Amino acid sequence: MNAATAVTLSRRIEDAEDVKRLIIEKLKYAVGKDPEHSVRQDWSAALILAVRDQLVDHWMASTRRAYEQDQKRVYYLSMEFLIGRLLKDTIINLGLEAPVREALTELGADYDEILRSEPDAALGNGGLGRLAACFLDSMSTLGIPAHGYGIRYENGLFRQSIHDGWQAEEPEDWLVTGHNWEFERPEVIYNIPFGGEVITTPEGKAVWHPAEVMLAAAYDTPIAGWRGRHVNTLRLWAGKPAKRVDLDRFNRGEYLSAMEAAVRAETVSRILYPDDTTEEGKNLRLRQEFFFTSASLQDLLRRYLSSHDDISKLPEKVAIQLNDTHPAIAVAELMRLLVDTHGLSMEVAFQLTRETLSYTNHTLMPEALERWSLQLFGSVLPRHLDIIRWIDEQHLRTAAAAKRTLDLERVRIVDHTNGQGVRMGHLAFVGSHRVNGVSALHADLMKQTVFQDLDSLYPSRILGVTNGVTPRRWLHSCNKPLSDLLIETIGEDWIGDLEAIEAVAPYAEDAAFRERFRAAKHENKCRLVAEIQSRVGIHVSPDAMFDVQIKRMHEYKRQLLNIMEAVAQYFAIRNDPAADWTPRVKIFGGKAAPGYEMAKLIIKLINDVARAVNSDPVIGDRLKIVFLPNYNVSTAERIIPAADLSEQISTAGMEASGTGNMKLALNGALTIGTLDGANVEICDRVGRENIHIFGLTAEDVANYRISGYDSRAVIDGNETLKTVLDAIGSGVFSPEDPNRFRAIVDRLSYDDYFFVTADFAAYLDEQRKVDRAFMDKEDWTRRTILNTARVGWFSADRAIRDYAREIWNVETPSAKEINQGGE
Ligand code: GPK
Repeated sequence: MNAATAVTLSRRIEDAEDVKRLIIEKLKYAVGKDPEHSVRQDWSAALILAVRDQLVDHWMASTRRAYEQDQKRVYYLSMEFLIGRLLKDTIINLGLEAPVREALTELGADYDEILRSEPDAALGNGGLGRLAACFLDSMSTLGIPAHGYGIRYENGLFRQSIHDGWQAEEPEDWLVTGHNWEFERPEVIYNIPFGGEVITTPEGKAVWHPAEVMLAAAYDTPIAGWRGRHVNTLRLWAGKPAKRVDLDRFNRGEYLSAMEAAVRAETVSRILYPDDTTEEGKNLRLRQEFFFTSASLQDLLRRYLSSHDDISKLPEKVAIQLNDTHPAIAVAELMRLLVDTHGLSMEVAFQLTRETLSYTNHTLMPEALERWSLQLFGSVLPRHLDIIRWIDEQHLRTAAAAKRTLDLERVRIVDHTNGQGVRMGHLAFVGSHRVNGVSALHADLMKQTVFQDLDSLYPSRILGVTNGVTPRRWLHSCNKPLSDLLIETIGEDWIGDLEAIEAVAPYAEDAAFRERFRAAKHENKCRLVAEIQSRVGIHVSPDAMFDVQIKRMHEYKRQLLNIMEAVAQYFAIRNDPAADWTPRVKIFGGKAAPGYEMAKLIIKLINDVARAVNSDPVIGDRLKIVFLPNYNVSTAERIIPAADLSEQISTAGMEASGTGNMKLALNGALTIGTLDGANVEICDRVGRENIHIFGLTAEDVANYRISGYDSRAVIDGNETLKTVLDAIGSGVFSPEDPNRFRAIVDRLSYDDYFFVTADFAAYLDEQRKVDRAFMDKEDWTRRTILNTARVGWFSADRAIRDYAREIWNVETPSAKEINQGGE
């Protein structure tokens, strides 16, 4: 054994003594404090650094293996990675929880408090960003050599606070206390050009003369999977100026303008756009997209060429997944690099590009499909506009040759009609060999709606890969009471192979097991009761049904339908307080995009209704309404284990998949939901009798959109609905401003685009069935156990295997091999 290896081994943690030694060492030599004078932040930094050390050997071994075996690599390009906290999950993945807890206790520090002090890495908005984070966990777990590529936003998703019922936004600054997981890579730096013009040389070669060049600098975070054997990299790019200060200007005393270029460059990675579905801040957003896509492609090409000579073999060794259209510029950028830098012909470059790239679509909502004006696009990325026009010509030839009669204007990437612009969804589609939706229904609807023409031109390019969630974070780590019970009952295979959780199904018939399953839920509920009390000062009973809707605030997700049901229930209880009511706590959590007025008004409505209901002595514990501010990954980890009922009530056809639906079912909540997104597949798996489905189907909705829907008539025909809307519209919940919610009622009365009124009656009926079902404790528990047992298929590991097999052409080990382990 040589000296270097000996040093490495001494850092390995075997027991609490090792942990203590390492933490003290980190406190002293990395943080620069002695234990007597260390504050919580110091302990936290020391612990993270000590745990991070545990990853490094495996990380390097993973990298070495990929090179030595010349493995195909997967690159997941995503504008968002909604990671949350890393410490607890990493410790659990490495199996170090017991020694770490013991060591910290002996050192006089509080382990749980240290875990809570880690800021959430909120580099994402919602489902799309969280999916990317779950996929990183699964790719590491499955040992796929993969990189996540994204942006190192200085400010992640805004922090939400509630003032007098209204949402207020404050900047989020997760980096202020230092991000101890990451390794800065000052040597990994790329030029990112913008603007200028393209000049064609006499030989006919296009040469781009950019007006401005900035730099992308790499920061790496190691990502360990289950048991920590394989460690991948999340590489995030930060914007840097080519020159920090303009010395001439500085010396002339022009201090601010001397920094101008630096500020411009750093702005590109300053802030995450807080919008879930529509693009805004157009110029900066386009720059952000190009910035991280270009840096990532340059980086992966460099890596490929460091061990391969033949660029034409790229698709055999590289698969690039585009997470939504945000990195769709990759189609043109990869072509640019292959042609302008590596000298390939356009034809060859296009073929390689298409074989390498694939694209995941996450929504059918037309306003979310990115489109850039020609003017903006041409001014920021002139060379790319030329390349896109070339691709469009090829594509039009394919279209013209197709037997079907097609409206050619509709399939073009560059829209020449009045809208004029570059359609990024079309670009991603045409430049990819596979295009996937995120649930079976969503993939079907892609073929029937937004991508109908493209599907007919390129049949079999579209496929569905239903989303999944990581069982490590979303059960094993966030729900210890249930995880412990499962491990004791069926062993721990399910953690690395979630479908093995099916083994718990027979225990649904075992009364003693049901008792313990309920006790686990009760424990989680008590923890949430305390949090609700301390954060919003509302006392709720853990014996009531916890009815949970947690997700971004959006009209199509229909939080409005939920709060309208609460109003109906409130009136019903007041009319007959002595009846046999099923006590409920309605829990809401979610952020509204700052510019989305209607969503913000719905938050206010929820809070105004909550104020009336919670303070009404007649109501008591029969109904309570809670809006928990600043919903994020960490809050989700505490709410989900405590939920009894999961609200998945989007207008059918509008929620591409949903992933909260999976997490909640896995943690033993029953779903009340529409036949939308992955709810359809959840229903198939848990069984129709173990889920509460109601309302219009996607087909019904599509038919109404054609034939017309008269919400006025529906309102007039439903006394309850009328009463609820009259109350909301006339200021019963906002006496200080009676017209506050007029806009909501008007919308529902004249233009109920999301079919809230259409589904109202069916929703209320189903809720009353849920009430009765909840009162039968044994049967309810039986059904919740069957939910947990039967949703194993919705593991992100399964989703990643599907991608690996159907899109990336990468091999994955069997579940058995994962559980048996070995290097
Ligand atoms: C879809 F288009 C988008 C978007 O901009 N952000 C986002 O979070 C979500 N999504 C879908 O709305 C969910 O149905 C889906 O489960 C999730 O992406 C992951 O695919």
